[in-house]
Amino acid sequence: MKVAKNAKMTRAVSNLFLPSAAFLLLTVTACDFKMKTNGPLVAVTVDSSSPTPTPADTPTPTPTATPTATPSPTGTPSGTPANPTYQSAVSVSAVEHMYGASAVGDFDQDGHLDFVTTSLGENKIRLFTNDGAGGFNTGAVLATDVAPFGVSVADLNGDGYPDIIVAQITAGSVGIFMNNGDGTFASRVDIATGAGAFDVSAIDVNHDGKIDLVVSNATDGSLSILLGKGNGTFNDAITYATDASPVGVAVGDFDGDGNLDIAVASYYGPIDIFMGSGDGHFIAGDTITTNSSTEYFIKAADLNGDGKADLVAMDNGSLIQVFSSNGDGTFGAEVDYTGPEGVRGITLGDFNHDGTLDIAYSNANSSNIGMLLNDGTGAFTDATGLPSAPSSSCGITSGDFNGDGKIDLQITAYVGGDVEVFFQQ
Ligand SMILES: [Ca+2]
Ligand SMILES: [Ca+2]
Ligand SMILES: [Ca+2]
Ligand SMILES: [Ca+2]
Repeated sequence: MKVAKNAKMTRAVSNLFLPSAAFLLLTVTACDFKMKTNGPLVAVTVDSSSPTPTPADTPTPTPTATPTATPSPTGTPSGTPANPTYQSAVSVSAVEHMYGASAVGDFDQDGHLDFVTTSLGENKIRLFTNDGAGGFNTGAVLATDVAPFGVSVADLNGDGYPDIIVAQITAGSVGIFMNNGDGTFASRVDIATGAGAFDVSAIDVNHDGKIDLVVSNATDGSLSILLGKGNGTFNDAITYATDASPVGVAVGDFDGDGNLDIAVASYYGPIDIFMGSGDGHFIAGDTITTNSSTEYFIKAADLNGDGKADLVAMDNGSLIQVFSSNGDGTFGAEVDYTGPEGVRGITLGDFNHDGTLDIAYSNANSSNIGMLLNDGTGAFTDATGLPSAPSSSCGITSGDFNGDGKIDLQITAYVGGDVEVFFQQ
C-alpha cells in the first residue's frame, strides 16, 4: 500500500544543489555520507577505497541506539543541572573498518551490556562483548548486504535474547540477525523495504506485543512499516510517501493518546510527522520546517515530563535542535543549541541521574564529546570537562556498561577505526 503524503514541502530548496530531477545519488563513505542530486540516477555507491572525510560538505549520519520510545522523566527542575564526569577513553579496537552506527544490547544475557556497530565499507556488522570487568572483547563479525548503516537491537521473537536489525542502504533492505539464544546469531535474512534503506527503529507500534520495524528509505522518499509476527518474520510492508531523502527516523507518542507516532527527518528538510492509529497504520500529520538546510538524525523522547514525546534532531553542521511537543501532534518553536561544526550522532540518556533525559553528541571535527544537560524543563546547558574523543567521531551510543548505575558512552570513529568507551566516574 502506498499512501500519498499530502503535506507539501515548505522549505525552499532551490539554493541547495537540488534536483531538477527527482533522482538521488547517495555516495557513502563509511560514516561520511554524501547525498547528491546532480544526475539521473540511481542507487548508492560505496567508496571503500577512500574513507577520507571532507567535513565541509559531508552529511554524516549516525542512527544510534534503539527504539526511541518515550521514557518518562520523573525529576524536578532544580536550576543548574549537575555536571557528570567521565574517565578518559578505553580503547576497544583501533583497526580501520569504516564504522557507521552502533546500538547496544546484552546479546549473551550475562548481565553486561554489549554493542554492535555497522561497518559500512566492508559490508559487515561487528559485535563487541563486555567482559564484565571494564573491558570489551572483539566478537562476531557478520556479513550484511551492501552498505549497512542504521542498526537497532530488539528481541523480535520474545526469547529474551536481543536480535539485530540493520538497514542496508544500497541493497534497499533490512537484514535480520536472530540471536541463537547464546549471543551467537543465525544467518542473516533480508527483507526488502525501499531504495536507500537508511535508518531503522524497532518497536511495537500496534500493541500486539511483537516488535515492528520502521524504516526510512532515502532514495525512494518513503517510510516502510513492517509489522512483526513475533518470530523474526514480518508482514508485507506498509509504505508511506515522505518528503525527499528521508534519513533519520524516530518513534514516540507525540500526542499522548497511547499510540506511537513517527517523525522522519528529510535530508533537505522538513521533518514529517505521522500520527499512529495504534493498529500499525499512520496518518500524515504536521510538517516541521526547520532552521537548518540539512537535517540528519532524530530522536523522540519526553524531555519535560509532560508525558508527550518531544523531538531532538541534528543537522549536518553544528546544530542540535529541540522541538517540544504541544501535545496534539504539533510542536513548538525550534530551540537550537550550537556545538562545534561536525555534529555526527546523538544519543539520549540521563547522564547526571537527576531523572531527566540529557543529550550527548559526537563531533567529527573537534575531538570533543558534546553534552547538553536537561534542567528538567526541557531546556539544556552545556556540560563541561568531558574527555577527548577520537577525531572523526561518528556513531555514539550510551548505556551502563559497568553496572554502577551511571550511564557511560560509546563512540566509533569513521576514520582510523577507533572504537572507544567512556566510563562515567
Ligand atoms: Ca553481555
Ligand atoms: Ca530474540
Ligand atoms: Ca507489533
Ligand atoms: Ca500518539
